[in-house]
Amino acid sequence: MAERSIDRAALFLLKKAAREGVETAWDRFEKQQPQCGFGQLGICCRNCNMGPCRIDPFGDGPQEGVCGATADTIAARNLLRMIAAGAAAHSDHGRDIITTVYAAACGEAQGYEIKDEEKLRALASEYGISWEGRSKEEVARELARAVMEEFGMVKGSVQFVKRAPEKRRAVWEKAGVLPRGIDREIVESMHRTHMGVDNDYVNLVLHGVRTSLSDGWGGSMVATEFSDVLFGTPQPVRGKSNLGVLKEDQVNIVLHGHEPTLSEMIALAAKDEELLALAREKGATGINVCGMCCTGNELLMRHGIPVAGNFLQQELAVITGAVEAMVVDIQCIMPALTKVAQCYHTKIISTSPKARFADALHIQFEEHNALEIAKKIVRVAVENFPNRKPSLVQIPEEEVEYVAGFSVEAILKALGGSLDPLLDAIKTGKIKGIVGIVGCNNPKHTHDHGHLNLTRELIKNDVLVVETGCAAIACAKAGLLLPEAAAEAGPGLRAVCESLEIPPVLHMGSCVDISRILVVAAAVANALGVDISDLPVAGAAPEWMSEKAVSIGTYVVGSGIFTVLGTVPPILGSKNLVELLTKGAQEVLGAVFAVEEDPFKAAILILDHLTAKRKALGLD
Ligand code: SF4
Ligand code: MSK
Repeated sequence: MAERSIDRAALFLLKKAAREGVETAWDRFEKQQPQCGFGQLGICCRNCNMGPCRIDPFGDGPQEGVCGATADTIAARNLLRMIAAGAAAHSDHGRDIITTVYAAACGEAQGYEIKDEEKLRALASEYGISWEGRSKEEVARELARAVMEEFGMVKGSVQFVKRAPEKRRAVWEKAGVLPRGIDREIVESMHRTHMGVDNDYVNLVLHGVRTSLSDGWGGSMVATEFSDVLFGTPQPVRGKSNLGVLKEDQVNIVLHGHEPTLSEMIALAAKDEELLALAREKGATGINVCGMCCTGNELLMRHGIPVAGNFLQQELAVITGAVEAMVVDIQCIMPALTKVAQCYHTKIISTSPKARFADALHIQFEEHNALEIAKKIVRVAVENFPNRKPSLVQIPEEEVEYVAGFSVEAILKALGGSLDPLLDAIKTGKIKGIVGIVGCNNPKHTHDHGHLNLTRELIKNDVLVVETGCAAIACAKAGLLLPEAAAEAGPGLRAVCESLEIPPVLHMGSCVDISRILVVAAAVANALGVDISDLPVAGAAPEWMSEKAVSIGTYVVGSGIFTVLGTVPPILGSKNLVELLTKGAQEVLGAVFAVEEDPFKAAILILDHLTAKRKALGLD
């Protein structure tokens, strides 16, 4: 059991699950062993009905599919499809946010308003939209329409690529990967990977870079920026993390998924006096709303709402026996949840027309009466409180404080309004570099082991770490998101953190908020007059599992940032593809991928990279 997680709350509940005969992702992972070798190597193809085909990795059997596709073509096509799916997930999230902004500006989205007018102004001016003599709603409508058009193919390239340094844009233009419309790149990925279209692995990968850039500098950035417009730009806020945030005497509602549109309304509805009175009537002392995965990140960044855990803890939350409702929208929601919930009293409530689950209660979310729907969902949870089986309730003690909310604006504020203190710290070597650690959990690795050990090794070596997604939640649970954690940092980073009163690990938000990291990298590069690829920065995804992570890794490398993956991507069946991604990309993009499963060795790779970049900039 110990090798499944390093989180004591997780281990406590895994034992409970075993006692109660409840299967989790770890059990199902074991049952899947050995996993398909062709799949792991990326050399099986079922893109047409002459197949499925597979390439013999040992060279004795077939080296081509029925159509003649080689291992290079098949592995590159599969990779491109992963990127396209990840980019589609993020970008469709962005589309939903911009649709809500438009509806709110038209007065057709109950409970929503333009919360951050300053950001709306900044974005309007970026898009060349005049504010003169117009209401914020009029401006928001025009801006939202302009952004909606970027999902198609109206313009030359997506607007936010202009935020990248000129040198980076020149790299993209030369490589032919400047992202055009967001949807266009995704559709073209599907076209190219259809049987008998693009068979050149280099050409396929280049389009993968272009598609991923339409995510990082397009769909994801739209999701981030316009979530800020609608719900407010995050500022540092304190909260609590891990499964100990569930309350034995309260109605517990866990919000899981990705979009903040519904969760913001549920957080509001849980404060409704009538529903609080109903909760008391049912024997509870209150209504406790917690987050999970990236919905959790969105809520904690803006409101300090407790976060119950990261990806591999979703089933464990139900296994506490103390969750009245788990409300889900889109992405990273295990289909197994409804089966686990049947062992307890928990209601799994699906809300998105795009994501239905067998045996879940479906209460569809509509933005025009969002608050009413949110209240309906909270009522279902409250009414479920008496159905709890007290003998099955066991909530772990672990509950750790965090400070989150480090948007770009919040970082600038902490720095006193200018990047100079950060640049000085980098130049003097107090901070050796900045590393973004992001991504999921994966039962292939001990839960949270990669995130925590890589983070600790880096801060110990004076590297400022910025995080999002499940990586950030892992560090929240370990207390690394507190200013006091500076005690674990090297002397230079520690001094900087103490003088600015910031943690050595900055929580920058949900998965789409990796776009905030791109904005910081671009701002630092612009301030130094160099390309992002010249900076002492790196990226890492120690426990990634999702296709979104593949898109993220690709746009991070595409943006010129060396990136270390902690789980092996399914490409090893094509030596040429591996060579291209780990070596050849350097010449074209100024950055490459590395794969290292051991977080301590990954730290060494990253530190060596930072040292080399510092040297090249004359900073050593
Ligand atoms: Fe086989 Fe080619 Fe069809 Fe893929 S596209 S299934 S390799 S015949
Ligand atoms: S939620 S994509 S498991 S980070 Fe964004 Fe976590 Fe990965 Fe989902």
